[in-house]
Amino acid sequence: MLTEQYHRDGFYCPIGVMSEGRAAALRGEFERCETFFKEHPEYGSMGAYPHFFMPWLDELIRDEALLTPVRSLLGDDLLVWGVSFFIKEARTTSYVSWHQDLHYWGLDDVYETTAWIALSPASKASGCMRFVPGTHLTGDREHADSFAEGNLLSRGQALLVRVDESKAVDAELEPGQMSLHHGRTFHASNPNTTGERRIGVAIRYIPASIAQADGTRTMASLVSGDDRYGHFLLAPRPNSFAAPADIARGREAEKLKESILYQSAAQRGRRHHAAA
Ligand SMILES: O=C(O)CCC(=O)C(=O)O
Repeated sequence: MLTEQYHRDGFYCPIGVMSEGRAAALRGEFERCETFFKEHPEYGSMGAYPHFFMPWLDELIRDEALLTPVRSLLGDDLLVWGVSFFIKEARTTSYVSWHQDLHYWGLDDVYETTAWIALSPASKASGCMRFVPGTHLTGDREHADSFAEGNLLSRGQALLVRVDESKAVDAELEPGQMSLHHGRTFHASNPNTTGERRIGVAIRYIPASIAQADGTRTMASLVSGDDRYGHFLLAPRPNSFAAPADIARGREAEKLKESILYQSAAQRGRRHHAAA
């Protein structure tokens, strides 16, 4: 059911992965981390590979409730390529433009899935993700960088093709539920019109067989099975919160990845498939 629907539509949701109580506890952990980084600007950004230095997040990316459905799509040997928080404050104009994740990531194959976990309600009103079914099968499409104000994407990247929004499906999630989406599925999200923050954690899973197309070994976390390929530098697990060496590793990893994200489109992917 999950695999069939995912391969047909390019996404699947909702999947319950934890109780509401645990989601509230993780939200608490997240908000404590936010406060810590606000109060300690000398520690830098909490956005650079946060799972390298937040033990609760390192545990979440390895949680069996997440891994079991991901294994059914990508196999047993899994790496986490990246983790991002997507926060929309209450009653704000932040949004995400229509895009395909894989367009910019410089990976040499399309077998990637994002697990997006809601730590607060992700409803139509709070700006949940929206997906256009079947678009993961339409290949790698042209995008342009807009750097538009309010766009949560790093460079405001947006698809240049017309997106038929009448076909878009709202991926509404309760706290503790997740969606899975393919990196080529057209997706976007609208502003949060509610009085509560919308907090999501996006975890990017890849099979260990995938590599950066230009051969760069960026950093990743082995979360299931074995890595028989060595395409990535494997990061150690954090022992404590915000250990300076772990934060420095995250910053180093971010620098390596940025050099790839900003490469020209012409240098991307050796073996992108038209369909996944
Ligand atoms: O959180 C959002 O609204 C968008 C997230 C997204 O684009 C992604 O996880 O790929």
